[in-house]
Amino acid sequence: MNVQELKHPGLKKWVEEAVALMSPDTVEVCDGSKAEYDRMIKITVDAGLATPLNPEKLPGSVLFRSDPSDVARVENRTYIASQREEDAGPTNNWINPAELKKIMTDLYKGSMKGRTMYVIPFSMGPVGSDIAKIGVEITDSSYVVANMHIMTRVGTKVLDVLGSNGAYVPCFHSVGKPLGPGEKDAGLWPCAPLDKKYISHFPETREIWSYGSGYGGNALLGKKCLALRIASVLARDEGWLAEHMLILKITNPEGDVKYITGAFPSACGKTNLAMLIPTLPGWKVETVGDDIAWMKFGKDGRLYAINPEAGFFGVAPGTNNESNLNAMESCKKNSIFTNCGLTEDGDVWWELIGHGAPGKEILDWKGNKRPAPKTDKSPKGEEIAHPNARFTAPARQCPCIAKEWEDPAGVPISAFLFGGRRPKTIPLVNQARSWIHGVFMGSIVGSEVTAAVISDQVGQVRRDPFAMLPFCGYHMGDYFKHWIKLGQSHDESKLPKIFFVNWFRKNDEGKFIWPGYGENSRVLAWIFDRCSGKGKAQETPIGFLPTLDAITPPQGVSQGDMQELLKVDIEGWKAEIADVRKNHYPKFGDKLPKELYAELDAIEKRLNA
Ligand code: O2Y
Ligand code: MN
Repeated sequence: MNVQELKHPGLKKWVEEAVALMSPDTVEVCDGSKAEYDRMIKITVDAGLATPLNPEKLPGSVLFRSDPSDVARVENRTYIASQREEDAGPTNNWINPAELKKIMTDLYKGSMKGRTMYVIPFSMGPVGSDIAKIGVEITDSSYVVANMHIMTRVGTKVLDVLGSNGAYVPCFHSVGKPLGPGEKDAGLWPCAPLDKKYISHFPETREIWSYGSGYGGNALLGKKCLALRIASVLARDEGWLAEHMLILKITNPEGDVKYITGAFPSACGKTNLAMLIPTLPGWKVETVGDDIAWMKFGKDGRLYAINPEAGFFGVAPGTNNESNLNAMESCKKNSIFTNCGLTEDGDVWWELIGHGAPGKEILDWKGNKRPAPKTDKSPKGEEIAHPNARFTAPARQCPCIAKEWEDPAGVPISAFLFGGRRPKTIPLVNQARSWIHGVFMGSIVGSEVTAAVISDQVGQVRRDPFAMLPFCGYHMGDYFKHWIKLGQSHDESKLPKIFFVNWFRKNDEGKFIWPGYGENSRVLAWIFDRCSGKGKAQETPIGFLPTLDAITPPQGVSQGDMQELLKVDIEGWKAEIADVRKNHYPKFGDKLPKELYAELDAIEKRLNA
């Protein structure tokens, strides 16, 4: 379709203005067809940006290598440009919106010369669902178009729902690398230098402007930019929740079903939990989503969640048949790999894939020839795959995708989980005493920094409230208030119960006490039972903990270990509370709701009783 055929006058005008500003050679409106996807892949292969993989191993799949300066989300170049700085809050980068638009307009001038401008109409959520939202991304990257085909619902069907006056979130994206006459990418991933990259959000006007990066969350604007940063603002204004949460379906041996969402900071195994294979006989876990949940109240007073995405943008290193068989199966075909190793037989390879690489040599993520590794480990800094290497895979290919994953009405949520990587103090599982206590738990989520993230902070706890710190499009103090208000304005008995889980407790020798992965089903089963008014628990100063006989320990976990996992570490908790009071809550100034200080005081009082 060409721009003249667009039936939405506002959209047509916006695209025409973008064309005038960015000066592409040609413009295409994406139809979302398989032929279009195949053409995008061919364009990237012809430009030397993608390598087709062995069709006998990974049919319909390709590998990309990005520029070494463009390998992950760039938080220090991500902006919330609200009119008032205090509305962005202390945890977001802020620039005055007019100033930022001036800087970026100058960058966008002629930025698409020599390239095609693609106009991608996309739906976050099943097309036409009451909970879904429409976005339109303008981009000059065929890599982005192909990824958006997998991660969202793209094309003419979205324009049909939009009609001639529907609402959409306009999203600009340019890699920031115009081409001169006759110039080609010639195998070089196009992007701009770091100090020219901008990932900008304008919350009042619901706009996204991204420049200079072609990678992941910086460029696939439906994901973190729309579905979290802009949607969190919409959710606050419209009375719903846009959360950084997985959604799973769990069925007990009697065939009863519940749906649970969970928020975890990165590197806590969120995708693994969403696709868990239970070790507990008779239980079944299926996936609705692995990263984002949009939740609205139904007429019955319950919260209903949809997964706004249509694919997984999963971290490859560490994913293997043991840690996540379902993810491995999901990316066996029709997938896009970015920054993985390439074996001699045309397969992808990454650290902790579960085996060495065949043959004599392998190409690393920078395209350098290296000796084929005999094991699946590499020294830090010498990895074959980049630590943030990714697979983009259609969710429908996941063997454990729940049949209702695309239900436009969403699924009713029984429990929220919060968690982090906490080697000490935080028990295996702890149920909040009330909604406000649960909000308190969410507000203090923290995770131990692992070597993969920031090496000079290894071992320290980094607080990441609700796992939303990089993704909340407004002041986090107001975000806490929004959660509290939802609880106060709805029947608490119908709201999800709230739990804090910790799969990462270590003993004094630094060894994990709990095996995690499929064994986490034992904890999910207790949570399931608690949501049915069953499941044995004891009231403690920090919440409801399972009694010692409530969770059958997995093999290798002794009764002593279970005691350690389920005890209240009074001194540890006093230190936790003191840290929250001294270092965490003051960050939010007078926007920190008084109800959360009251919870802090109440827990402290119970710990001292
Ligand atoms: O580095 C990126 O661009 C990807 S970040 C990401 C991707 C999938 C799911 N979650 C995340 C995240 O950072 O939370
Ligand atoms: Mn995420």
